[in-house]
Amino acid sequence: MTRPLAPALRLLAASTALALIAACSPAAETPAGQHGDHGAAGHGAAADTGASQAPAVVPGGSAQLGTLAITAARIRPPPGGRDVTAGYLTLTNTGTGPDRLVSATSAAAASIELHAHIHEGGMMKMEQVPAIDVPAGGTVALEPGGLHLMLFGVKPDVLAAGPVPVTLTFEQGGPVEVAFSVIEP
Ligand SMILES: [Cu+2]
Repeated sequence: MTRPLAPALRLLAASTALALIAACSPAAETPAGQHGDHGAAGHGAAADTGASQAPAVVPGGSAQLGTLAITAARIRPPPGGRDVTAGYLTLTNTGTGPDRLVSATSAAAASIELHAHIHEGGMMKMEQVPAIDVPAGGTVALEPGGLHLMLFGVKPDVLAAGPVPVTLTFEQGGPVEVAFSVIEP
């Protein structure tokens, strides 16, 4: 879903934010554990149970788009009954020019937004961002507690069936389909 946002990160317009916050509330409303459900663990903010340190090699799907490598592509299995979850991946740009991830789509989700976490007034909140920059020679990790894909209207049966094809579109490189593993990130 694309909305005309200003270049700088900014909060969503109020009406949209209400819907978004409702959809994202387990992660959007810290402090951790506030609701007693999967809570902040849903975004890995604070309540992970021992596996929170990123291993040297993160499992997940991968793809190559020109000089852009996509690795560790994974979607967190949505906790019971929910239709919102997050996706993570690592982008490595070995080229000489910058690129930007501008959108993501999948048949397994009604919509996918690009999100960032921000700290505001002691709370961790999520906000939609218009793009994710991948500088020349740089690596950007979308991971719990940081940048991520936010999947809305996910279809649990599709996720349960295994790797989920997601089309990532880059400003320079264009679209590429990546099979996202459905695993705890
Ligand atoms: Cu989010």
